[in-house]
Amino acid sequence: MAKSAKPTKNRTATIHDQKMSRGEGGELHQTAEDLGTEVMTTAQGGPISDDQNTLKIGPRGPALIEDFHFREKIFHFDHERIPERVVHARGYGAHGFFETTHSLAKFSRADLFQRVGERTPAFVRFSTVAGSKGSVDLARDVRGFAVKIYTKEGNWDLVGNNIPVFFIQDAIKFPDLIHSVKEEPDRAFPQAQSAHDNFWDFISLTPESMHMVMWVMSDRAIPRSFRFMEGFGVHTFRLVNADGESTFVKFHWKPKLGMQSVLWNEAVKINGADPDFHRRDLWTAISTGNFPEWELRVQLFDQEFADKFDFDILDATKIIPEEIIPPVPVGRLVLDRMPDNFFAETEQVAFMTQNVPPGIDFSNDPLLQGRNFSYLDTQLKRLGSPNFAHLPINAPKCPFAHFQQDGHMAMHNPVGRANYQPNSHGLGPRESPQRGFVPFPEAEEGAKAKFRAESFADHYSQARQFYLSQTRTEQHHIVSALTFELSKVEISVIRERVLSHLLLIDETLATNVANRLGIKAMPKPADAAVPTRQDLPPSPALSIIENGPERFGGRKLGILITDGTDAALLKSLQKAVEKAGATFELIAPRVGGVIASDGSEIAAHQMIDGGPSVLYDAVALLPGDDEIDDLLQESTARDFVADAFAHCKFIGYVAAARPLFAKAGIGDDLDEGCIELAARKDAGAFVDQLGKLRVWARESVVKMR
Ligand code: HDE
Repeated sequence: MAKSAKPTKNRTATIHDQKMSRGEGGELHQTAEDLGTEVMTTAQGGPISDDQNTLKIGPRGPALIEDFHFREKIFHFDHERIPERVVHARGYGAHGFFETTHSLAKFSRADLFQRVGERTPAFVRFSTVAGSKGSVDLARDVRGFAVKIYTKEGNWDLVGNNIPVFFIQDAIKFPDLIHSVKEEPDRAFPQAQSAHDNFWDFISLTPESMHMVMWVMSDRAIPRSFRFMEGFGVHTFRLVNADGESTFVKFHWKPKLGMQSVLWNEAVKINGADPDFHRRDLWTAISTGNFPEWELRVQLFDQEFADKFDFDILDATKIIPEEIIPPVPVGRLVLDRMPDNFFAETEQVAFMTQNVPPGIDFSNDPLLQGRNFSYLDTQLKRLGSPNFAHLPINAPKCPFAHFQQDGHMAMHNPVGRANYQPNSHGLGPRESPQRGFVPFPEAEEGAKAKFRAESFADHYSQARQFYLSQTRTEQHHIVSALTFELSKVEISVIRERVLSHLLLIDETLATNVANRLGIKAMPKPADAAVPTRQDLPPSPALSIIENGPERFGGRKLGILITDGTDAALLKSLQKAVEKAGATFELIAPRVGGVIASDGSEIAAHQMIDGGPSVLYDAVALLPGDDEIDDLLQESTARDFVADAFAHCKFIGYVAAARPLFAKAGIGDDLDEGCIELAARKDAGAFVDQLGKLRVWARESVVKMR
């Protein structure tokens, strides 16, 4: 006999359960109208009577192809996926606005830069580069920082990264670079990792990548959050003013909360504990009203500067140090709204470097020129129709009019008889030489050939400058990163080739990496087209630590509590954290919570297994006096403390927590970052310390690799 699901008695029935009863031939207990919901329909608008069972002959009989509702539903499901982005597949976006704070009218006619205080809607998508859509957030990788600003004269897409230089100088090498970093083609791994032979093989055969390699091996490649990253337009662009005069420009986004990164050992553990760490961070910040903000600053310079600068301003493997041309503020970018639907907005948003409004123009950077082709082309593959600009996320928010028509999914076709111009019907839009985009009329001449400019030949000087601009702690991290990555390389000649380049950057760097890899014989330095310059002064702006925020605002404290936790101390700690503009989470042995010292019930946000200390910027250990023995039995509680210490975090603690340090093997090592909270008043002083973010001096004690 037919077996169909029976509604379970004596429990609150879901809509699903109620409709399941239909399979028995009975009436629906409640209709959509009873429930006050909308009636479900097919995509054609036909009301649906039963969404739980296919049309069959008899209860146990074959299904009928006549079931148009079933066929439409499954057909649509089968086609839900679109190709993921060939690079930057994993990303997360948010809406916001750009507000002009300083007029750029003197340099650019771009409408959005004219009026101080004016806000222009924006959408931003952050991403990793190498991993697939479902990969982890804390991969060691460049982060995309793509901004779409819906200006009154068309969309401006500044499709940047969180690192101001790039691996290659000419776009024709991009497919090779990306093939080398993605999964190896025979085995289809590793996922979202540069630590493998193919990547380092390509890099070691591509010396122009050396400056970028220093950045990617630095802490910049493992940011704590999208909110704490800088962004860069990377290329030199042009601004063009109302008189047609051009000024070169480099764009910088500076995070209001300051920069911050995590340690590699922390990143590895975060990826396990919360692969969505960066997404969750942005989602939580925006949905709780803590809107992240960046300042747009520009480095402006003219042809005269370009001619005398040490490097070619068209070479995307070079920066102009901020000490030489200080970036000046133009506006602010605030992200204040999450998309309603990830697919419709974040997945379907199409960024294109060639989207520039009148007043912003390109330079001849060969990487930028290549990108201007690629971004349009890739959208057709990904979004499947030349009408992708009809999607709301991609459509301009200013009036638009043209004679493009038809194609898949056309939603705005020309209205009326004329779909061409000029026409004698007097219909349709016409071009405007006054308002329209006019390319800067740079005079060009030269032989046609596959060139690489000689002015692009120095691959090591700025790599050295970057390395020497880092604090000792950050230099140590670069050595550790290179050691880790090269330890995963199986072919020894590749490792040695990388060392031969490092020797040209800094000998101590190369020696340290070689020693840590256990390579006895140092290879000969690579052949360089030009010698590495030793005279470039360090640029303090390149260090994250040197430019620390000195504030805990925007960060998160993890507070470990148990039954008997001092309720008054907990309260004052929470107040101090909130006053600092930061947030906290309570971690307890059971997520149901604890009974505090005053008998109050306090719910926890995480149980210890789900809230390891890697998820927090600092921790406080507030166990009750009688609970510590139980806590000592928990290996996760021990890891909580051991990791917080090893990752150089500030640790506040009450006397009862002391045995936890001993259990974590650090009883004798407590330093100035381990702060006893003996009384309520200590909470404020503890939180004041947290602005320093980490106790870097501890690294020499812990010897984290
Ligand atoms: Fe991209 N890049 N790229 N890229 N890129 C793409 O466009 C490309 C480069 C960047 O969140 C693709 O829509 C070439 C530099 C970001 O949707 C594709 C070259 C910089 C994003 C493409 C580069 C970037 C992309 C893939 C070498 C920093 C994500 C999907 C010349 C300035 C945008 C897509 C988003 C995405 C091509 C190099 C940033 C294939 C050919 C340099 C942030 O068109």
